[in-house]
Amino acid sequence: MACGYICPFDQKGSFDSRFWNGWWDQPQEGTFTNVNTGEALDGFQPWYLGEPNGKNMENCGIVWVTKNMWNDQGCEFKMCGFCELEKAPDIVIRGPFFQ
Ligand SMILES: [Ca+2]
Ligand SMILES: [Ca+2]
Repeated sequence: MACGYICPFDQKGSFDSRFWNGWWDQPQEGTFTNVNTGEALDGFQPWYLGEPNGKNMENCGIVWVTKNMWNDQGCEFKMCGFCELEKAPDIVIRGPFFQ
């Protein structure tokens, strides 16, 4: 598992509406590959109209939840990501619960 950032929920249980989607074109501009496996992206690619448009300035793909589409964005931004686990971990939830 490689998840370096835990989504910060606010007191209403909301979170940022953008997630890293696990694809990038940093190794070769214009060719999106899986950041873990190097597998090339082919088939279904729900890019938002005009995206990806960042050329060398935007090399990481995100899911733009409010638009239900993808965008390329600068990799330096901190945001939530999806985690793929080989085995379900034992989870202990601590802290306050907001309603
Ligand atoms: Ca790029
Ligand atoms: Ca973009």
